[in-house]
Amino acid sequence: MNKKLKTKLLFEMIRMREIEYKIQREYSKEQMRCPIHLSVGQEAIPVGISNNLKKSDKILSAHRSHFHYLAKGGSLKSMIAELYGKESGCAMGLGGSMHLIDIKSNVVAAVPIVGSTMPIGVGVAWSQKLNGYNKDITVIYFGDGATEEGVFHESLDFASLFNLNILFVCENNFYSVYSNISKRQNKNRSIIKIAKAHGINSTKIDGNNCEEIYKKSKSIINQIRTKNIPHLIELDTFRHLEHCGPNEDDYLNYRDAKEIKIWTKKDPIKNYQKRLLNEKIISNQDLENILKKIHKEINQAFTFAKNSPYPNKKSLLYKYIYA
Ligand SMILES: Cc1ncc(C[n+]2csc(CCOP(=O)(O)OP(=O)(O)O)c2C)c(N)n1
Repeated sequence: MNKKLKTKLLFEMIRMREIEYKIQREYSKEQMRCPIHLSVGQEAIPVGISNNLKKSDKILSAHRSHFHYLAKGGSLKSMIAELYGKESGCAMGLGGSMHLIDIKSNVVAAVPIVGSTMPIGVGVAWSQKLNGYNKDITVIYFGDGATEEGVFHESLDFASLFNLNILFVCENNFYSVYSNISKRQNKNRSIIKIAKAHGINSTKIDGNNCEEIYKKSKSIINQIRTKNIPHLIELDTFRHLEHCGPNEDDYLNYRDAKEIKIWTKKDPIKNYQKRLLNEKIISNQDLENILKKIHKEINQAFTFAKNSPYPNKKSLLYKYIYA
């Protein structure tokens, strides 16, 4: 892997985190009125995967979708405007953070009903197949909680039966809201094995190591494209902030201090940044420069969003329903 790509992976992760830190700071001003589910700590997964995707590949996500959308090339300005409920938002200001979409970048949908994007994604992949786009793939991102929905099994079964080009990506941060996976599932229940039981190849990857995610998903994605078979990957990761909202919620004690300490040490950005600095692939000056560039882009997106008008229901109805 060349130095340029390593630097790209790091800088993309930093950009995402800085975007969510800015959302976090602005949210308390109560101008963004939609619920937000931040993904700080989970950057490595969409960055590692999306760097192997073509523009024509499609992605779908759920309630925690900012990074999936951005990694696939979704417009930052439209995303921030969506959070502010503005007409220039990617869902015309009507959806909010949990309904991101960017058709130009092939971000097909984000839907917060847990598990619901799986069958939609299967339908998208089926239409790719029926229309002869058999070199394109569909990526469906979901959390460990979604694997407890019946539709998970139906979607795996259908994808397997019809040999669909799907990469199922399970971001396992061990929690569904405040409940640890050990309190929700039998300890012998393995997400990887469930996929195999449905005849789907599956692989476990370290969710904190962006380089490893990039390399392993590269060969998996190539296999999906060339052999036209689905694959599921499960990646262990950790959400740094509260389930829903801009704050931390560890004062609620649903995650113990030891667990938080272990996972904080695995921070995908801090560790990778340290490594690239030690290997002299990047310098402190490079980091300063990139942060300046990122902050400028973020400030422009927020200014754009704040200055945009709210949706005019009459014109929206006319434009999108009656036109
Ligand atoms: C069908 C359904 N049940 C319950 C909820 C409420 N809910 C919203 S997010 C969430 C947790 C989902 O956990 P997971 O899929 O692991 O994603 P994470 O929040 O950890 O990223 C739940 C239960 C919902 N949105 N949809």
